[in-house]
Amino acid sequence: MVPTSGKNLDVPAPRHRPGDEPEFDDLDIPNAGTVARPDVLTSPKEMFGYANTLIRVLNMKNDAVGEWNPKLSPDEMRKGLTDMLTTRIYDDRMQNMQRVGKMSFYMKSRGEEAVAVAQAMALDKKDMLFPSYRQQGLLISRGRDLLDMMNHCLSNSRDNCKGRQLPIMYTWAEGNFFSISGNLGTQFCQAVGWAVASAYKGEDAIAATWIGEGTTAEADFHHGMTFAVVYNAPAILNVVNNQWAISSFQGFAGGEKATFASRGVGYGMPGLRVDGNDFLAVYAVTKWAAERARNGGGPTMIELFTYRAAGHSTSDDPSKYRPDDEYEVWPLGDPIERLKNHLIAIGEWSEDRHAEAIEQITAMVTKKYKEAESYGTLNSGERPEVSSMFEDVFKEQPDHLRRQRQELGV
Ligand SMILES: Cc1ncc(C[n+]2csc(CCOP(=O)(O)OP(=O)(O)O)c2C)c(N)n1
Repeated sequence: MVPTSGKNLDVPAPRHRPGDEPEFDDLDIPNAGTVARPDVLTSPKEMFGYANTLIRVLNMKNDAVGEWNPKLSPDEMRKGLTDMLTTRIYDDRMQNMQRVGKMSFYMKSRGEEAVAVAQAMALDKKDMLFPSYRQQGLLISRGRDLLDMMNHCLSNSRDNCKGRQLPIMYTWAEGNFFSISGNLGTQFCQAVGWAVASAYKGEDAIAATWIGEGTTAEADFHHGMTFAVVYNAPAILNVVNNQWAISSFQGFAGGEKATFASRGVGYGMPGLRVDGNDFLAVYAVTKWAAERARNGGGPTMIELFTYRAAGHSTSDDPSKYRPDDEYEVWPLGDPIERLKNHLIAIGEWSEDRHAEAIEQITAMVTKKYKEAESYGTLNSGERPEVSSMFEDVFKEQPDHLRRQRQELGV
């Protein structure tokens, strides 16, 4: 119906507010294994349906089922599990350290660990990553030393960003991990540009980028999508739909009107919607999109349907806008628990091994943290040299900066 007056104004409202008893009974969740896996070069026109379903592999009995089952080896799944655990334990430690004033800010990825870890594993090391601030699992899966990550977060004398970036805005050129930007959405266009350049040079590497569903309301999302299809860029455009931006829910970015994956369809690329808490499904869908891009099929948009279990950042208090226990009733469960239970079900893991892994990772994180602290924290110890603020920006230092540096005597 065409609205005729203000009475049809629709101001979206989240399903629960603090004090409500959360439930997701009417969420449309297809059974695992029910969605077919198309050929990687299928025309986007034949793939409309994939934007309105949910690709799932792990069922509620902990079996891996259906055509999307990537059939990973037990060793590969154990790597996925331990990388997710490492991400969670690292996050907890860093959040605690922020709370006691050792660093200024932190953002956790609790509940979303499968997104970054499974996607990193499904990509090649040569592929370039353009993440948002909530994919620290990419670094962990690609083997970045936690000590370097901590040094950055503490803005200490060994911070490779030399204290110039907000903690968690990592950069790691050696690992093909593009510097994170605080301006939401810029990475979408940068990834597409990088992918076009890779194709232009005849190279095999592709680009992958991540934004939250809230950020799809930013213009950069649309610019990136447009140029990705126009130039058939070898890129994977991920939208992590974790239900919440900061205090606004996904409806404010249009998620109640159409799925985020269906934005891909509108632009002329496949839009795949996947259970973001299902490690195996996330891996399989990413592999599909990477193979498509590498074989000249162009970009794919992936909506990772998940839930942000933690606060938006250390500056946020989610109890002000949603029930505290909403995550506990999230129908797609917890990504770590689900992969763990699958590995146990096939006889390749146990509760004891799991407890032992947690103990070992916690000890490793503590040891690394102690070392990082010895290089300084926000409020004590060594800092980057003051003179470093004049370095790395200009090839030749302009006069006014030279004068300022002289005044400071550094
Ligand atoms: C251009 C821009 N606008 C607003 C902000 C402030 N801001 C930072 S994070 C955020 C919420 C983003 O939500 P979403 O994209 O869903 O990602 P999530 O944090 O849920 O992973 C906002 C509004 C910003 N950093 N940049």
